[in-house]
Amino acid sequence: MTRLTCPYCYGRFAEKEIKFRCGGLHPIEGKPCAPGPDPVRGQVLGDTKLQLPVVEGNGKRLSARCAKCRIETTIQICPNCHSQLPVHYSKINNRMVAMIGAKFSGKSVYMTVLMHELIHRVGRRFDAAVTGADERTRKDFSNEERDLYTEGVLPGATQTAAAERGRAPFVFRVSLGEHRRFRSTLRHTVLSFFDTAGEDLESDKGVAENVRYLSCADGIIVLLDPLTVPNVMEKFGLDPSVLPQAANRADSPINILTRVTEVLQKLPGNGPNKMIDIPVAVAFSKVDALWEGLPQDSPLRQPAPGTPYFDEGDGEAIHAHVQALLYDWEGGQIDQLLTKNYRTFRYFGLSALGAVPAVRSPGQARQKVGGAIQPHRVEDPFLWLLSRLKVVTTGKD
Ligand SMILES: Nc1nc2c(ncn2[C@@H]2O[C@H](COP(=O)(O)OP(=O)(O)OP(=O)(O)O)[C@@H](O)[C@H]2O)c(=O)[nH]1
Ligand SMILES: [Mg+2]
Ligand SMILES: [Zn+2]
Ligand SMILES: [Zn+2]
Repeated sequence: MTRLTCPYCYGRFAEKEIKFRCGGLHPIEGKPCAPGPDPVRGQVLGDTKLQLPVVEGNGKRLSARCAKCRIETTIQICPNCHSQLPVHYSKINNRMVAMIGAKFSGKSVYMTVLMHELIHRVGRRFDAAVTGADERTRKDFSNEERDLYTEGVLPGATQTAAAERGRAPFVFRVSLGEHRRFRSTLRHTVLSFFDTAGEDLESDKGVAENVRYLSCADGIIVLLDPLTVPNVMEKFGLDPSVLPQAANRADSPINILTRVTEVLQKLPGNGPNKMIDIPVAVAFSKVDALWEGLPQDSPLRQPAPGTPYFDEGDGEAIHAHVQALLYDWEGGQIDQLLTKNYRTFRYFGLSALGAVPAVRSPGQARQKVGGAIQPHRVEDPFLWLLSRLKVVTTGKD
């Protein structure tokens, strides 16, 4: 029996456990159903908004009849948190991609830019349609997109999951076109992105709160700020005082990776002496800050390929280059940790903004971008994960 994972609460359930929500339509006789409290949503998601009644399902049927108004509904909801599931959720391929990283590593900016790129540019490259799977994702995502792209302001620090109960992940549907390179059964993918706060990884308690999120991920992007790798600032002749306070205090990549590894080892089926199977993309953000110090022909300075598949040759070149840089910077501690514990991992270097943002002046509420956003290689880790998950091909198979 296949278990499904809810992209909103990450709870697991069987297809026959799916419930429905009344559509609130006018019945032939009597009054339509009206919204009322839904204690489950309050308990699980901290959402106290009034909702139409919950309707019990009937096996694997794709519709159910409301006991009160007798009208058939096709709105499927998660039995655990009562969130509306994407259309035909039980029949499509669900891939959960998780992203984590240290405080200030650039997660929120990266998520907005990555989704923007997937919707507008990478979507065309792959003949894919990327859309928000629910109203809240569409609304909140377009607000974040507008802040960054139109207003040019950077996001504030993300609140921890504990501090902001009810913060829900962004859920997107990716539908690939008819391109012959795609495996036809995997044309629809649901992506759930939960923007963790950096603090969530700084304590054991915070990490525990993210376990459910990590435990149902099919692939993980770990975002690391290269400027927090020991010796990098000196090697590139960068002045540490230009970095905002938060970055100076940020946890080093090796500490973050160690903590993430401990979490993954504690998941069912894993153990301290077992290699972790889940593919992990180890992505260094903000590489724009390093460009000047890298040779002209460094693979990190070349644009991403425009092929309608993940270019494995290009990916391998980037991986080897970043690996060599890590040995030079910090003696290969990171590489040894990853090699020892992960069966499948890959290095990436990207820049969401494409340039170092303007320094925030004292009177300014939020930091400004400082120019047009020119993302560099943001899609690489994501496409690599999709190629590992057999959603897209690599050009070698
Ligand atoms: N140079 C450069 N700086 C970046 C880039 N992306 C983000 N930054 C800087 O990093 C800061 C933090 O970015 P966020 O996306 O808010 O980081 P975060 O990981 O979400 O931080 P928390 O939510 O506090 O954990 C931004 O305010 C920028 O100053 C980039 O592509 N290049
Ligand atoms: Mg954030
Ligand atoms: Zn009803
Ligand atoms: Zn749920």
